[in-house]
Amino acid sequence: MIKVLFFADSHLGFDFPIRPRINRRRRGWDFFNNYQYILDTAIEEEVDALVHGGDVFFRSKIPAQVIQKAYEPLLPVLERGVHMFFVPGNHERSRLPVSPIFHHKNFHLFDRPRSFSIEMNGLEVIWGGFPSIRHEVQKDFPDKLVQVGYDSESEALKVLCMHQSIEHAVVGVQNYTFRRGPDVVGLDQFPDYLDLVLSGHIHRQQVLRSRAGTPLIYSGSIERTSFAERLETKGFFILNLSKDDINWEFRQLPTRSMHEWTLPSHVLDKQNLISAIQNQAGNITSDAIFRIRTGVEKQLEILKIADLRNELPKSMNVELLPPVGKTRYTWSAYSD
Ligand SMILES: [Mn+2]
Repeated sequence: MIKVLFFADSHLGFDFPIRPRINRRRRGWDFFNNYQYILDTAIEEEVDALVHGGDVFFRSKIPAQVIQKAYEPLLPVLERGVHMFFVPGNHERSRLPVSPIFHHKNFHLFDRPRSFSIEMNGLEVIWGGFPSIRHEVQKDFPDKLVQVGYDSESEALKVLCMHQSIEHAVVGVQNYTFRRGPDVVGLDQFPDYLDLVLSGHIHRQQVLRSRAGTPLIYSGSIERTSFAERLETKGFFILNLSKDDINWEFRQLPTRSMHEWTLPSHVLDKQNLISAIQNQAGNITSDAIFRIRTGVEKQLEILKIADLRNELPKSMNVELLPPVGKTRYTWSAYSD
């Protein structure tokens, strides 16, 4: 039997400015802390393999400090003999910044469609994977599998690591469900020789089944990256693999709670607005993320975010937004 730790979407560098222009509570450390917790778990529980399903980083232009903080803590885990498999995600534009750690004998990178055959505890495993395909994965998926190069006749256990949307994956507070489409892998596209699929990209943890019955596991992100994730439990998976059985358990990570509240539209003087906000803030934990939505646009002229931050606990993240329907920008918060 082999023990595997699977996580994804660590988004390191999220709200972690190197030279912040303003001094406010940042969420960046929450992501690094959960990342370290996961690596510590890998050592404590003596896992044989660790898989990162992609979106290691929050964006593709990554400050050197963030790169160092991401890669440095991997070394002690690699040195303990844990095999690591990393999938480049869409946030790093399907390419991870190069590091000397890539040359470690236990570090395996899916920098192109490829596979690594490794015997672990007497079990032969083919670890296959490919970097995130950002467009038309439905069309390309069969070719990628050919390039990964599984020997479908082999007795080895066959694992696929990727960073894609899969048909029937569910996201967001409204339970948006992915349908078949050019950018979605269909449930009938997974060949039956695969024993297990581990994927990043979808930020809600869930387990699907391919048409052939293969478990398709999303670990979800390690912290909430948007309000669409405010009801989701965050964490990672520990799996036990043998030739006859694959089982898994989800492990929860600490997360910040998120609250959204809309100002009453009739309140239009600064002092009363601030009192109403303080009143509301008293009902939520002091280290929450508090999103205040204005009821009418005029309130945006009266309230300044800097003033609000002074009136609320320093440990709280405060956002001030235009009224619903007047948002200056839209974002696709679902599968980031
Ligand atoms: Mn992501």
